[in-house]
Amino acid sequence: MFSLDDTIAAISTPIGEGGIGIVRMTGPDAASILYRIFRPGSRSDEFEFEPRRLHYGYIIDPLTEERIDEVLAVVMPAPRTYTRQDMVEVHGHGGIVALRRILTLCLRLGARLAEPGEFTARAFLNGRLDLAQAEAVLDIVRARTEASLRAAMGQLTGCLSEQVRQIRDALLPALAYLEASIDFAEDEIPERDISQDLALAVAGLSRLLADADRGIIYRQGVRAAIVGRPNVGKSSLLNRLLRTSRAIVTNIPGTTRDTLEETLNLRGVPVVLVDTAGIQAKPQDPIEQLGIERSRNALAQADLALFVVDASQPFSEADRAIAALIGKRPAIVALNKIDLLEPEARARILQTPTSPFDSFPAVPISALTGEGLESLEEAILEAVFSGRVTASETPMVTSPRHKEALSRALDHVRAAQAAYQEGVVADLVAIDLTAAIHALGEITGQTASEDLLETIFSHFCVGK
Ligand SMILES: Nc1nc2c(ncn2[C@@H]2O[C@H](COP(=O)(O)OP(=O)(O)O)[C@@H](O)[C@H]2O)c(=O)[nH]1
Ligand SMILES: [Mg+2]
Repeated sequence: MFSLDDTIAAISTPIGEGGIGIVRMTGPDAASILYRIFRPGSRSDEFEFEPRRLHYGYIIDPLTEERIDEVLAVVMPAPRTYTRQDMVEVHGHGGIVALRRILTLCLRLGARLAEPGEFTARAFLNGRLDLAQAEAVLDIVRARTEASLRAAMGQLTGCLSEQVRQIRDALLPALAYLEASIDFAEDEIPERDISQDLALAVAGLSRLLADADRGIIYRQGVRAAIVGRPNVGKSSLLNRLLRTSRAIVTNIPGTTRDTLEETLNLRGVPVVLVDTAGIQAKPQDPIEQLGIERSRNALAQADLALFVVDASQPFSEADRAIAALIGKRPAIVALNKIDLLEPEARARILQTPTSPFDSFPAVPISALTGEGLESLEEAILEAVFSGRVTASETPMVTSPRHKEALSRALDHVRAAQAAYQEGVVADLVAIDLTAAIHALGEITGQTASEDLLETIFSHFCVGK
């Protein structure tokens, strides 16, 4: 899979125009390759790279002495580096041609183009990061809200790994005892009650899992499809929630033809809002028909439906058809345009927002004036966390992979617990404990298979 003894290079900044761009190299030849293509800016004969210090100069093609770019370059000697190997960075001007030429020079002089995530994979394989920490690196790059960033940073600094290690540490002595009692006669080893160890592990695993769904939401976000009849104010609501005029709003029914996505930061939860074309039984033209098809797809892929109805009009057959389309998925009815109601009717609906569809909670709003928007946001959060009030603490578990491994570990420890209490032979209890310890090792990487590692790192970008 990943080799460690060659030198890899990549452009580590996004492709495009930027103030600066960085080419990174790591491996045994990283420094010597840099020495051959770098010329110091100041004309001094006894120039030498100082470790971890930026030097000003030029990257040149050693064959032609042509100056490729004006740069700052740094050599970081092993082992105190990201990959635990020699590491080199060349900070050039952020232009695609200059960066490519610097990279090409490195490759010509013996480096190999890095695979996606290969720098971080080396950091993992050389013990600089465990697997959960390596995954957190990607989560930091991808974080869309401060809450997602905080959760990822917690994981990078090892909070999750530490908890997992503590649980493992409770299980290892229990397993050692069981194995000893298989191999030795009863009077040869001191008696030990492992139920305490097992109970500790169950408590620790349950605690981590309790908050996992919330953590996964912070990391992945949720998709909310805004659906409803034409002209009820779906696009206006999107704009209101985003506090921009992202979608076109007109009083002509059927204005929105295509679905449109924007991410809203709802108190730390990334909510991808999907504005859709109004759904009606008899589309005016084929384009609208296609738009409606997309609306149905958006609804099918959404975690939550924001069902907009016009509260100033009687509910129609079309509204009911949309409710049927939403079916059993989580939904909130936005009773829009309450600014158009008579003061009395408005007061009534604000006092007791009766939902036209029993299964969905309703929130009276006006996308025009902004009234009721906070209650709607509140309702969205409540639906996202399915009623569980959001604790302020940052969750530890944010990845479905970790949640799955933890639940597997919990199942095995519970099985071991039951077997142990029933006095089942030690061999069988040990099998479950071994499986639990193995599952925990998949999180930190001690027992992760090559396939798993390859899958995880392939999601990284090149240069990370
Ligand atoms: N009075 C009032 N008009 C609204 C409100 N929300 C939307 N509208 C108007 O209704 C029309 C249709 O709005 P639009 O957002 O395009 O509806 P969509 O077809 O569901 O996306 C526009 O003229 C909006 O200005 C509201 O809360 N109150
Ligand atoms: Mg629209």
